[in-house]
Amino acid sequence: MRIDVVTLFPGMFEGPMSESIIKRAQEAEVLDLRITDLRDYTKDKHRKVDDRPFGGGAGMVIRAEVVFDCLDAMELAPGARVILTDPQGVTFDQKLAIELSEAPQLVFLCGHYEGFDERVREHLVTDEISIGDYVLTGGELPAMVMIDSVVRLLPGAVGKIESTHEDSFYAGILDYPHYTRPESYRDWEVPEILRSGNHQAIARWRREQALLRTFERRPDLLDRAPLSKDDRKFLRERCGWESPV
Ligand code: 9D3
Repeated sequence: MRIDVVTLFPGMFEGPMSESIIKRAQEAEVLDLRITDLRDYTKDKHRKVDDRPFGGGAGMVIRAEVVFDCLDAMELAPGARVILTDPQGVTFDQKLAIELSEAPQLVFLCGHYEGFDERVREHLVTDEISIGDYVLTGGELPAMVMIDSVVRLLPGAVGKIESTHEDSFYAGILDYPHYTRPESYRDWEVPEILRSGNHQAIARWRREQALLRTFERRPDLLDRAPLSKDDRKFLRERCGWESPV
């Protein structure tokens, strides 16, 4: 996959994009990641990317021309998604990560407090995406969050999480508690059942723990999770939870 990032702060990407899975995906040529400084596409000696808003008011607006010149120089692949990071966009989630991982190319236009000229959204951008309801200073961290979640899904990404039987068994609900040695630490004991050697009982305990956690912390997830008859019976008897369907 080709991923381009267009930003006024290219230095922000240096550390995070040079570690771990993203680094190895680039070494394995699964990912071709390029960071572009939008200022390189200005034509004046002051390298000015913005201008005053038509209609007046405070703040500045990123000029359309510099953004179009930058993307014209890029040669977009057919099917490329041009993503504007934007607090007003749709909220990023795992479903969107999977969808984006199937595109040949992603271009992230990193927004800032000063917005882009609306003609960029109208004639260039295919997707406007937020990473959640909290205020950041710009779109660089959101772009990195999205790149991280997409790249780990690419076939052949080093360290790609295999879709194991375990993973599908716990799809859509929270994780169960994990323990390792020692059995007793500061008098805090590992649950007896995990030392029992009874694999069927362990599997049931883990499933129940995962369901209890999900009920307590993220009951919204239970409405969409794939639950068995036994899961529903357990949640009804133990938590008084009723399936909405
Ligand atoms: C909707 C807020 N805007 C109203 C005046 C101002 C504004 C605040 C913060 C515009 C941009 C920003 C910077 N944030 C992003 O560019 C951003 C973001 C975020 O702040 N939270 C979650 N996801 C994203 S994606 C881009």
